[in-house]
Amino acid sequence: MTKTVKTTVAGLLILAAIALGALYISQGSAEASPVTRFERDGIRVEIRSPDRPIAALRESRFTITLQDANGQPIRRADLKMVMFMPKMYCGDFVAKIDEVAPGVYDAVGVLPMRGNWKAELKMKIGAQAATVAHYFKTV
Ligand SMILES: [Cu+2]
Repeated sequence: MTKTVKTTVAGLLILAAIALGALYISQGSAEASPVTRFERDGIRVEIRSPDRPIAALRESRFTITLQDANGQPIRRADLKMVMFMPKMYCGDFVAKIDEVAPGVYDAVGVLPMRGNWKAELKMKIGAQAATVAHYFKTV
């Protein structure tokens, strides 16, 4: 092989390793957990599932807590949470969100099927935007 070809092959192998690593991380985090925590740029997010079990075809109430870097509640955040089943096409379900205490938001929805679900919380706080994934199971 010429030096250029060797360099190209090495570069491709590194890219493949990075891609596989990213895949591994995204699968590793896709496990149902009662609480998801996320922090970035002075915004702390916690998404908490309802007390288990989460029943399909019943109202499910998730709790979202938003705080700034000093632990102060973030009020009147622009939040949208969509719930869907990864790898299925049974639909997107938008939670109804209400701020029930300063910085504490209820996200309520009805899920139609038993199985593995993903909630995607999109938030806009001032000039910042973030999306946080929360995984859960219905029974
Ligand atoms: Cu489904």
